[in-house]
Amino acid sequence: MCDTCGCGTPGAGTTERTIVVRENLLAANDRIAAHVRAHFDAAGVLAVNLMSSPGAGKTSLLEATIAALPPDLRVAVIEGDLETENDAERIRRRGVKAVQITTGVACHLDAAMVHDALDALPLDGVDILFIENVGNLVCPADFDIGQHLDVVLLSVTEGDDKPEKYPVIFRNADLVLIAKTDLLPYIGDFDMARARRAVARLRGEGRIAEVSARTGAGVAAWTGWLAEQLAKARARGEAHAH
Ligand SMILES: Nc1nc2c(ncn2[C@@H]2O[C@H](COP(=O)(O)OP(=O)(O)OP(=O)(O)O)[C@@H](O)[C@H]2O)c(=O)[nH]1
Ligand SMILES: [Mg+2]
Ligand SMILES: [Zn+2]
Ligand SMILES: [Zn+2]
Repeated sequence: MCDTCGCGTPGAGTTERTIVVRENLLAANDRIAAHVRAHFDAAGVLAVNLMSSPGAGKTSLLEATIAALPPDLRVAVIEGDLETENDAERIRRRGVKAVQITTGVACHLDAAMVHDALDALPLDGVDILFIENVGNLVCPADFDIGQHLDVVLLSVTEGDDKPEKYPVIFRNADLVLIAKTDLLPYIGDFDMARARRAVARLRGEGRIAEVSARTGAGVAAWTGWLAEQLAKARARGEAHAH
């Protein structure tokens, strides 16, 4: 997968040249990401990059979030998948503006893709823009897409050892959400304490919360955290108020 998209970590068969190409690619991406973030700041938008492995529940969480948002918080969504318009359609059905990016073979979003998506997404009146990244616990961590915050979902169906196995994405998260908690009784061997310890080892006091899109448990705490982050960003002069 990563051989195709060029975002793989240097491994067997890597030449010095491929490392240089990769570094240039990331530097170019970082420049575009800073430009995208300036768009968000000018429009008063807090951008949240939502990441997880495939199927951990990103879109379901967004659906539950839209239903639970306080009425004065206006949101929009950019959806990233290899193929299909499905996730954007799920969001639009909830009455929220959504733009789908289809990446073809690339296993992550990059800043240029997000910049292109903004053509179809007027930001005026939007407070929070959710960018649902391509389901992948590795590559999205390397690509700044202009977001202010990184949120990583770990669903209980994936096992409590995933933070130890995929440390980079968890280490850099502003919030780790342990998702699908309604399934805990059926999974049986997901050790919440172990998962929390693993995340804490990677990022100290960083916030961890539990959520179920199915039952709504934890969703109010999540939307409360979002409102808090928006207020903080605006106080810092980012995501200026309208
Ligand atoms: N029981 C339960 N199922 C959930 C929950 N959240 C999501 N699911 C189910 O998990 C499956 C995948 O959910 P999605 O929301 O599509 O996951 P995703 O992370 O957006 O998937 P990709 O975009 O394909 O990576 C669906 O069948 C959902 O109904 C939850 O909180 N509890
Ligand atoms: Mg999805
Ligand atoms: Zn990749
Ligand atoms: Zn621009």
